[in-house]
Parts: sequence; C-alpha cells; structure tokens
Amino acid sequence: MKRSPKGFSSKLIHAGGVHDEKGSAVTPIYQTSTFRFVDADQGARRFAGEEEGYIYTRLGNPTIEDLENTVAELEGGHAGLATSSGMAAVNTVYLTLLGNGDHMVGHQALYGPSRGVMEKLYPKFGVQFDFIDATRIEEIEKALRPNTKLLYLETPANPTMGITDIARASELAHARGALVCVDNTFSSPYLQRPLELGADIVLHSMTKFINGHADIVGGIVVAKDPQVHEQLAYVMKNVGCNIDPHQAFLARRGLKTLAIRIERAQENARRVAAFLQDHPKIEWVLYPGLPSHPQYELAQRQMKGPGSMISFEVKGGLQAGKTVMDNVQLAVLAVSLGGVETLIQHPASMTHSKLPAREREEAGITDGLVRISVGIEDAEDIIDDLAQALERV
Ligand code: LCS
Repeated sequence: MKRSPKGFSSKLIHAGGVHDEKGSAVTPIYQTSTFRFVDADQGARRFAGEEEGYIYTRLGNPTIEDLENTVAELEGGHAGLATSSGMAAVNTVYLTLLGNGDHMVGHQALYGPSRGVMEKLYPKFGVQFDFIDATRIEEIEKALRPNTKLLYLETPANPTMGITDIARASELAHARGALVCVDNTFSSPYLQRPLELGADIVLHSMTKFINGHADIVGGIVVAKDPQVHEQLAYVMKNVGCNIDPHQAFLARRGLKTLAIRIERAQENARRVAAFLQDHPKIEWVLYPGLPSHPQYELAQRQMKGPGSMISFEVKGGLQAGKTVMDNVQLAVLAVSLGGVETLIQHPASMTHSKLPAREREEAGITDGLVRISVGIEDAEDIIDDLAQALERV
C-alpha cells in the first residue's frame, strides 16, 4: 500500500488506500451487495478469515473501506466503521460497551436523541446512566462509579456549545476503568482530534461537516485500539447499520474539501458572532471563539479553531427568536448543520424537543436559544440577512 502524505489537507485528498484495478483515479462506487468468489474454497477461506478480500457489502466494501480508512487516519485511530447515520454510530458504541448492570456517564447537553435513546431504550437492557455537566471536571469525577464502562462526551456540545477538557476527563475515566467516547461532529478532525487527547473512541454524524453538502445521512465510529474496533465491528455488522456504497462515495468526495470549507465557514462565523454580540437586540451569544464563552481558554488549547456553530438568544426570548427564524431569507430554516449553506433552527421545539423540559433547562437549552450553522456564503450576505430579520423584532 502507498504511504499516506503527512499533511492533513493532503490526506483529505489522498488517504484511503483503496486503489481501483482498472486505474480509476477516484475510488469508484462498488454498487454491489455481494462479491464473486473464484471457487468454493476461496469463499470458505474468506469466511474463515484466512484470506483477505470482500464477501458481502454489510461486512465490507471497497468504497466504504476507502472512506473508513480516510477518517480513521484523519482522527489518528486504528480503523473506522461507517454507519447508516450518526445515530447508528452512537448506538453501535452504546450496544458494544454497555450491558446489564453497566453504567454510563454522559454530558447533559448532547444532541437530543443521543441522550433520549439512552433514557428511553437502554433501561430495558439493564443499563444505568447519569447525565451531568461534563464541562465541570469535578462533576465527571463525582459521577464515575466502579461499574462505569463509558464516559460519553460531545464537545462542543449541541446546542449549548459547552466544552469538556478531553485530556483530563480521559485521565479520570481511565483511572476508573471506563472508556471515553467523544462525538466530534461539531469540530471534525480538522479542528479537534479527541484520540490524540486521550479518548478511546471518536464518532461523527457524517451528515454534517465530513460530507459537508447536506445531501446524505451517515455516521462513523473510529477506535484507537484494535480490540475495541473488533468489538464495535461485530455489533455494527450484525446490527446491520452499515452505510451504503453510494452514500460512502458522496461522503468521501465531500470530505476532500473539509479543510477549505471549515476555514471559510469559521471565518464567516467569527464575523457573524461578533455582529451578534454587538447587536442591541441580542441577549447573549455562545461561540467558542468569543472571550465571553465560559470555556474560551480551554477551546483555544484543545481546538485548532472555534468552528462555525453559534447559539444565541434574542432579547424577548422564544417569540423574538421565532421572528428572526421566520424572516431570514438567505439562511435556511432547517435542522442539521455543517453544510455549505447557513442553517438556522430552534432546539427546544426541534432537535431537542423530545427531552423533558426540566432536562433541557438543566442542560442550558433555554426556550429562547436559536442555533445557527454558518455556511460558506459571503459573510456580508449572512450578516445582512440576520440584520434584516432582527429589524423585524
Ligand atoms: N451527533 C451530533 C452531535 C449531532 O448533531 C447529530 C445530528 C447526531 C449525532 C446524529 O446524527 P444523524 O443520525 O442525524 O446523522 N444532529 C442534528 C441536528 O443538530 N439537527 O438535525 C440533526
């Protein structure tokens, strides 16, 4: 196999390591459910693991492998498992690491369903959990128990933008024998690499920055340790939540421009955050690039840049926030994030609406919080759009 280049942007283009026999410069879409064996013995050898090669797409496919290898290399992990969605990635981790009598500690402000599914589905498997404020390291320390198997973090968190010290949290969890998984969706490996900071598993909703074009749903899990990868792979392949080759192809294609997309969106976001912070109709802004962010210094240390996600509240709360969302013209009023287009949404009634109001309140997801995923349009246009919508308030 060819050696991968050192630089992150070069890896975005050249990593993957799957080369087409016919010489296609880009790994093609192997749109097939199954792979022909030359004879019965070869089929048997592949099933026995005695010969490398493909068997059946749920178990592995060159297009999917190219994407998995690339993301694993970008994150500095052993191997990746691409899944049908980000939630499939989250559940692959939960199902692999947690069983009857096991305990998980999670950050209180995760993407709504990442918390909701644990609270609703996993008690029937005997899994115990505590959701705490993981931006406070002492809260993590207090919550870890002898039976804690997983510390589950999302940093920056959706949608509160709270940031956890991954290195310190990992030390604490490891001292108690628990593994650490970080949902790195908001940062992408371009801005933050949790495995290098001490985490054991990193996952993404590839629906977001990795694909970057709001045209597929997908997820990925990358483990640092080969044994953990094998356990995750068993669950993913037998639950059958693999990604489709065509989706994988699009995600691999989108990934090539990750660095330039993030740089541009981040530059726009810095300007949008500064505009919002100075606006008389804005109550508060949460953006890791603003010194007013509660974990500003940690963000500077842990992340290469603050990214392009911003949460804010308009003076007048929910009603005023709705006026802004109903009057934007360039920004798209829609959930999801991390695409080339600017998106705006209301977590309390949309992405986080299934959580009880008390849990949202404790986690800092106020009714007036509006979340914006800043795209790569011209910053002036995004700011003009928000300015005219704010004028209606
Ligand atoms: N993790 C994070 C941090 C997310 O933001 C999402 C989706 C997921 C996991 C799940 O990924 P999916 O299954 O959708 O690919 N976040 C969404 C959001 O904030 N708005 O719509 C979806």
